Amino acid sequence: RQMATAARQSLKIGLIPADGIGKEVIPAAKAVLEALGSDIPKPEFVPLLAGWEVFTRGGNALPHETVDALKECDAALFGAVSSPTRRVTGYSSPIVQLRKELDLYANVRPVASVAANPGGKPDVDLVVVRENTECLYVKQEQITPTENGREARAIRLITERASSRIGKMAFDIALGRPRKQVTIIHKSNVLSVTDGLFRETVRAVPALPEINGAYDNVKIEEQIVDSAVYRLFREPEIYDVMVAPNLYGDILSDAAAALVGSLGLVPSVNAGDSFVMGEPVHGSAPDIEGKGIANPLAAIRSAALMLRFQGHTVGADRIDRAVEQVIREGEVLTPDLGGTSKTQEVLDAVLKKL
Ligand code: GGG
Repeated sequence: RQMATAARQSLKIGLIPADGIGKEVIPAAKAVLEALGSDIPKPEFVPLLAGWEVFTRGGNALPHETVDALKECDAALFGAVSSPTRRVTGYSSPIVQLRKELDLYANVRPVASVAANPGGKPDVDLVVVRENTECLYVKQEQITPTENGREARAIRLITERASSRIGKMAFDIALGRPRKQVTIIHKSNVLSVTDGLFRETVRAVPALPEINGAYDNVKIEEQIVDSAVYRLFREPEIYDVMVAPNLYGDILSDAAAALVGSLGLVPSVNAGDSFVMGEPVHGSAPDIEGKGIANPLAAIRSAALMLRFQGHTVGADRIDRAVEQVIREGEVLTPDLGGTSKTQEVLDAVLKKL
């Protein structure tokens, strides 16, 4: 899927490092974009604030200035956020909010192994297409006291509209891949209403009149989510494009990252119809924050994926090739991949290959 921005003269990119190692890996992605020269429109970077740290300073995890500025940008890169695991009055995850505010309804997470990548399995080449705006992430939770203690409830929203558009995104992505296969992930044997609607709606996408038979060559499979996880670990090669409601997609893509050596390698984009925001799949990693050893490759690859969605394929290909060479050679790797190199050294190695 490509947005029609390839012909622009400049590329205004919002940079939101947010928390933890987001502040270490987003500058690396920026440096790689700057090094592409005339292969992409001249990038103009707009530094923007969001995250837990911003909340602790000013009481708002997603200042409205950030959202307003993003609406003036062509694209964005987001780092990582450290939301607390307990409820904090007034706090709401900025990344979840941003995806909704900008209607970035698809989280696209390609997971592929590079030969000789330490700890990686050889045969993984899949894309998790995660619905990004609903499911349990609508965050309508309630807790009430009862005579037997507190009772907590959450609403899980699945709509035909969101399921249909994520289905289209998955089929479009499958069309551009050699195997052309979409596996619908669900649990409609238990959640027959919500997951039933997701499954049925995605299945019906190829027959929609506006599709005009465009997906006729795409093979449709489906899999119950628990069995999908089992098979993902035993025979990951069976998957091509996996399309899933928000929560399953979130979990599946982190799990799939384990098959290719490290979460530090896996990129994503949050995509809508006219805006795209790259974001490494990894979180803010407070355990290694400030040590200079965060793996910048997922953020760098997210920048490439962002460019790819915008139609800047030459720049995207250059980045992906450079990253692959660095991983394949295995000489300059951060500790998550068994190496001893620093973030800056990995960045330098990528820049050299570029
Ligand atoms: N870049 C992905 C990321 O930040 N992951 C952690 C995450 O999803 N956190 C949700 C949150 O903290 O609100």
